[in-house]
Amino acid sequence: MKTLGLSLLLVANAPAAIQMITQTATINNGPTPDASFPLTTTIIVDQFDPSLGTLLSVFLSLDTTAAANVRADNESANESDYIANLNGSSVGSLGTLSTTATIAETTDAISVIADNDAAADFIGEDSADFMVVSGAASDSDSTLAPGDLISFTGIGTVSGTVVDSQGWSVSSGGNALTEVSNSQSSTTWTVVYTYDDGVPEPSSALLGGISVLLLLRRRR
Ligand SMILES: [Ca+2]
Ligand SMILES: [Ca+2]
Repeated sequence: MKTLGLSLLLVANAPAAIQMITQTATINNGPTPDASFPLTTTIIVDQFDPSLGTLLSVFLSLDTTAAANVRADNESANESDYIANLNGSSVGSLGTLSTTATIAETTDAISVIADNDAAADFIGEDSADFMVVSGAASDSDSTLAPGDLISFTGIGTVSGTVVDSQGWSVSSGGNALTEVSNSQSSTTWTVVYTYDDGVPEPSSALLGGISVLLLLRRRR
């Protein structure tokens, strides 16, 4: 019992002031022709300044949205239900961290009659206008590995990339010619350093001491 109590007291009195530093920015791509994707953006973050304390973890997250105007026109002799599909992703890479936010969106079906104009003009009853099709996704990665933390510690910077991709299609039972315009994406990346500033927090040390006393009393 004495050994247990001693170790708990040591933990309670250890430096325990956990702090965080957040770096964040938003990347806006487009509106642009769909073919412009994938689009790569370089991101640069400051390293963790070791004079502040000891780096404990690095966290990278992505919050991404994608959108475009989608229309389709029937060029077949079959009437059909048309459905627009968006498959997008944002891939973040920073040092050893890697995260992929994947967007998968499917619209409601629009009924389209057989081709009645021998033209892919995206108007008329043989066409479907999905207006703005959009989706969103988030993902994150983090590391506690000492080797990783070393690469994020210093007074310089760490650079990485965010790659935003988009794929659009229209599912149908006919020959749907598809028009995608005004493709755009918006991705917010966030990097959080969690660190110990080496300053003991009196309140937590006190609480720890009290809990140990209660624990010892209960065990008697
Ligand atoms: Ca047509
Ligand atoms: Ca038409």
